[in-house]
Amino acid sequence: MSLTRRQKWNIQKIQTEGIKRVNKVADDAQDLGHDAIAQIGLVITRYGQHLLVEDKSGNFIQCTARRNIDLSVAGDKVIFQATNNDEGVVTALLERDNILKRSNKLIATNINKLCLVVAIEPHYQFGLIDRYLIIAENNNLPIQIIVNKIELSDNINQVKSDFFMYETIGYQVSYLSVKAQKGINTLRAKLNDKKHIFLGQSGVGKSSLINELIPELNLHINEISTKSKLGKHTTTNTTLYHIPSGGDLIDSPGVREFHLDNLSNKEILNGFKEFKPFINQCKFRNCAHINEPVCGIKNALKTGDIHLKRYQSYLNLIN
Ligand SMILES: Nc1nc2c(ncn2[C@@H]2O[C@H](COP(=O)(O)OP(=O)(O)OP(=O)(O)O)[C@@H](O)[C@H]2O)c(=O)[nH]1
Ligand SMILES: [Mg+2]
Ligand SMILES: [Zn+2]
Repeated sequence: MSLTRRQKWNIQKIQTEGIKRVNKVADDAQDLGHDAIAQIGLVITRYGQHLLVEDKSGNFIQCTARRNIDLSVAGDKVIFQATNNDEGVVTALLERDNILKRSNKLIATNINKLCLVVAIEPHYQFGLIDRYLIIAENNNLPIQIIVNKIELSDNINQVKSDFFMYETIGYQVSYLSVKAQKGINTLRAKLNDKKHIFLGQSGVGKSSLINELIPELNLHINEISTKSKLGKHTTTNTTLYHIPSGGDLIDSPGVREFHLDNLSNKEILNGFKEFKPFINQCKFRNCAHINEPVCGIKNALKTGDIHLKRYQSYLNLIN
């Protein structure tokens, strides 16, 4: 099975990059010695100035990167040359299909879908969910919502009606419990053969869920604080893992909160995807959708086509 996965990975590389370009990049990379062969690798994680790179046979090589190349992160495809057994130097970065940035920081690359994990404890917040959706829309990446720890809720109908709002906008929502073993298999089937990154607050159970999906992994997890119900920032590196049956999962450290300071109001508006059909009904081209007369957004609010919670969130987030 492992061989098949490697072969698949190899074939995909050849198809996506084209042998010619890869050879060219390899030729351009400075010579590291006559027997240092340039190879394609996948960045598994970055820690400080170091990168853990996986070669096409599934070996892990600790690499440093040439100073003249851009920062690489989990999901990147690179050219590296082995200097000795388990060490190497990354000499080039291959073209990316896409990138994920949060607060101007590069998180991961070459992703198919984002998975926003929220939970009953620490309790989900609409403002935070909307910020993640804005990040996804502005990075042009699809996103799905995973509600974990549902066994802790004493009012699951309320939870479902809270998230129904996101479903009507067009986001897929999964309800599950790692602890009670509910909804895991349904989610696993949806993740097959793609590269997903798990995002969300510290303590919601991202690593627990990845452990559940890849049982041999045994990632470090931590209790949440009994007093504040907040997570303890257990995961510190964004790291890629292979699902044995196909597909990759990237675990990322939870952030307590983040702001959208680097985004313009136009980009924030772009993050509310259900607002889009109504924008051209505004009288003024530069309408901020706050107090202006004849505003498509405010009108959609009255007719119920835009949810009040989302509109309030928009008002809270714009500068
Ligand atoms: N009650 C309950 N607890 C859960 C569930 N899933 C995970 N947990 C617990 O939640 C706590 C935090 O889990 P982690 O997997 O470390 O959370 P994380 O999102 O990876 O957190 P960071 O790495 O800090 O970002 C652990 O004590 C888990 O055992 C669940 O379904 N129900
Ligand atoms: Mg974690
Ligand atoms: Zn308007």
